[in-house]
Amino acid sequence: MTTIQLIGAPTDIGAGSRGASMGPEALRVAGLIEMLKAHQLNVIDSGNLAGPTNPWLPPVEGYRHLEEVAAWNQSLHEASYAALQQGHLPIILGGDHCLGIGSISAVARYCREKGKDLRVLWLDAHADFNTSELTPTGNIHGMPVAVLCGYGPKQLTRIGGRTPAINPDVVHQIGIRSVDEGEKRFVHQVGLEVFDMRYIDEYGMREAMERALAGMTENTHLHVSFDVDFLDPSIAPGVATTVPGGPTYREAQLCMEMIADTGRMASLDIMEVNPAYDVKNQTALLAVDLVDSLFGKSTLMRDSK
Ligand code: 6HN
Ligand code: MN
Ligand code: MN
Ligand code: MN
Repeated sequence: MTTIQLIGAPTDIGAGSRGASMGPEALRVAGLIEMLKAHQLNVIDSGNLAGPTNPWLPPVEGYRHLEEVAAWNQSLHEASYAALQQGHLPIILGGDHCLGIGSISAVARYCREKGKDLRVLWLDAHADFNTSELTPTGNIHGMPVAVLCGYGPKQLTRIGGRTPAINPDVVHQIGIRSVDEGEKRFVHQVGLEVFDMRYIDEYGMREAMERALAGMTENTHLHVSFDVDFLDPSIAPGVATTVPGGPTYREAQLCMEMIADTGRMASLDIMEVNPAYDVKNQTALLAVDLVDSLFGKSTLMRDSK
């Protein structure tokens, strides 16, 4: 029986607005644990990590709150790595998306040690591939993918013991529709695989997911980093950085169902839920509904196949 370990990281240290620090509790209140238990999964809620408070200062040399971001990610790295070592499937409850650094560096370290092939699916409106030179904001939640690929300050790129933590070709991004000018060039330069909204408009979510999931084997560890701003703001208003033109409810469901069908997801981030922007917790409720599909909420057609 799979054991899920929930790790809350209640901080908005990497964001440009306050409130993602309330995300872990919003997800619990929305019934995340009960939903997982209904899948016959063993669920351990290890509570919330502690870390520095948000000093709410302007960026220094292109980074806002660099030392605090490093502290949060170091402890998330350790907690996630420990969960993986125990054979658990960690679900990180963010928190803003800078936490992808701690989470994915841990998964990468675990995969290296176990000889597993890592694949990262990055579901987001944003590429999160900025550097201190490229960023228009200094907010580190716009930088985690670049940091994981080795581009960033050593306080962040060294978390996990190897720089770079991952190779850009393990990352497959879906739903992207807001990329800063210099960031765009850098994404092309390193050759990140991006299925942006233009691609989804033209070829559909099914084709995008088939490609993003292609070539996995028994030995693949699939990590899903789900930034809820991936979703269209009409269904998910509870995020600080909404971008119009995201996946609809049905497109998002299909995305999750196709991941579930692979049976390979072994770790998950649920990031950027921000109750300060939400209406009656609907974004957390939707995230729980979608994670239900990610764990194989079955439909009649699937059951009868
Ligand atoms: N996120 N590209 C913008 C920036 O400030 O670098 C937005 C980043 C948003 C990050 O939502 O995880
Ligand atoms: Mn993000
Ligand atoms: Mn985003
Ligand atoms: Mn690839």
